[in-house]
Amino acid sequence: MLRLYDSRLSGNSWKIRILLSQLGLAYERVTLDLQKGETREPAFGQISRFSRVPVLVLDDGRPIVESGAILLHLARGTPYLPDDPYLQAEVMSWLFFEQADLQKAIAIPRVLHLHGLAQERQQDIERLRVDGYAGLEKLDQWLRGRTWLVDTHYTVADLALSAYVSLADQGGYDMTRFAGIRDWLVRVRAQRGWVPLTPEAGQASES
Ligand SMILES: N[C@@H](CCC(=O)N[C@@H](CS)C(=O)NCC(=O)O)C(=O)O
Repeated sequence: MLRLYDSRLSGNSWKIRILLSQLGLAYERVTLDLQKGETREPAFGQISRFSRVPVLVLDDGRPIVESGAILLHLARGTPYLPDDPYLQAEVMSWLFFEQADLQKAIAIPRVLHLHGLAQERQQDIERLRVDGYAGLEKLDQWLRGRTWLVDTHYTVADLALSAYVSLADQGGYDMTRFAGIRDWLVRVRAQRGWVPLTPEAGQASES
């Protein structure tokens, strides 16, 4: 059976749980405690060369690290990744953009807020938000007048981008100015098999 190493609040791990659910794939979930430093345990280092979650361990025991690589591996041959090479490249370009321009700029302010460190790290947060807002602006522009990021269907590009973008307000981002993103997030959440980050978030509004 597939095994997913994740953590409770990791947006990168959440992406994988969404796709596994959408594909109807059974898996064993191993949830690490990042605050206890469990990703830095030597035994976990044998599984994840970067000592980070998520990691997906395949049926034959081989691990895949990096959320984008895991998504592409799982999505191959399914409606979540187009067969056309150009459209596949378009999906990948969004995955790279998310990692380079958005992920840290959203994730770090969010973690600092969640851990009560926002005040003492305010300068770092403001610097990251400059990059984050620039990335969000580009995403919002692209989405105005479009339903999905690539072609005419929901793909792993929409899945991957929406995870941290939907959590940006937890890091102090003002998302009210991004109408294109707001409407797109509603469409993403309505996709069959979509799951919230945590069971609690499924009960209350998570955005
Ligand atoms: N580029 C990686 C980022 C993974 C990542 O940053 N994982 C975080 C949780 S979201 C982590 O494991 N942090 C633990 C640590 O760095 O010690 C991906 O997309 O999978």
